[in-house]
Amino acid sequence: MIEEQLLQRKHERYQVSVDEYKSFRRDGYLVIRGLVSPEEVRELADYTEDLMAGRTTLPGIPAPADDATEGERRHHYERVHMPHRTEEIAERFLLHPHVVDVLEALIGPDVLGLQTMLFFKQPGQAGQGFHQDSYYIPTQPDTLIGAWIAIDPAAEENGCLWITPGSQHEPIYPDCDGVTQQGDTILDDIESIINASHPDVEKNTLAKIALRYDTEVAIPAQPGDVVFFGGHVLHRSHRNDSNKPRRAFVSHYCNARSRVPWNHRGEYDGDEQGAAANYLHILARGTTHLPYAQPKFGTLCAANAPELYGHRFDDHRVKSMMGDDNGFMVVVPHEEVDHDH
Ligand SMILES: O=C(O)CCC(=O)C(=O)O
Repeated sequence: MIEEQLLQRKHERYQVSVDEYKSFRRDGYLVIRGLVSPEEVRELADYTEDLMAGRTTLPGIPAPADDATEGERRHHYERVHMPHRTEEIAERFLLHPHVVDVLEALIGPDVLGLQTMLFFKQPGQAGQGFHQDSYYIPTQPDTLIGAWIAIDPAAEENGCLWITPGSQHEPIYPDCDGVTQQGDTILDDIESIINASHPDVEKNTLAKIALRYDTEVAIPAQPGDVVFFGGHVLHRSHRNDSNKPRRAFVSHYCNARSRVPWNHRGEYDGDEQGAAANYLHILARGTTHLPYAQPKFGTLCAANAPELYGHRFDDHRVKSMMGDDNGFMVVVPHEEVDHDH
């Protein structure tokens, strides 16, 4: 069964070009149009409709009241965190092979799936002000990346993403607003900031950093387009001021060889140093010397189908993502690990 899928996969793989890789490094983000098929996006859209209608529910989150009006139902949910831990559909999109193909090229070859969020963003619902995702999800080394899948057409009027190219070179700014987080504030150019993610640029002092750049761009997207953005890049979205929804499914990943002391503020059995929660996160692609979780609903990935998504070479040679002669990023084993440089 797995061998059959392996053969099929060879034709399906999304191959990231060297130019795409370079543009991700240059701009801090990369949009791959139509990476998720229309049928799959429809499934996500239908799932959100089922949630809003109360036809399906999420554990621990109250469903809309039976007598809720249509408007109340549409505004009942704003954002759902970590649905992949309880919902098969969300696990499938976290581990979507085409999405992971791109992640493999950008931060791989080994990829760990950490987090999922479902944004409803119905008319009138809020945006999220300037922020850097690595502040919220630290990984060590810092290899965080987000994959934002458009469910609806997203444009300026319904609150699409906005990204500030070039800001991926900024350090992570420590947020001093009620959070005890010691950043490197003694370095001159790393300021403590207040109210990260607040939509009001007067209140969110990260705006001061972001607006030094004159590069901010809106990222319009069609259903199935996927926006990949690095953990340091400054980004935001505005309120949905239209009468159209702007739903999105967002997942975060890191290189599977980074230590992840993060579990969505949840419990984990860490070691004495404050520890790693790697064993709670799913190995999507490649291999790792660190612990990892199995997908709860059996979605195929490196954790449960290493023949398909894991070891690409059955040896222990060092592997890197490199450009090939055709201009695509591929996993390449090094012939010698200790040659001079
Ligand atoms: O989709 C949005 O409106 C914001 C998404 C975002 O900023 C994030 O996922 O970090």
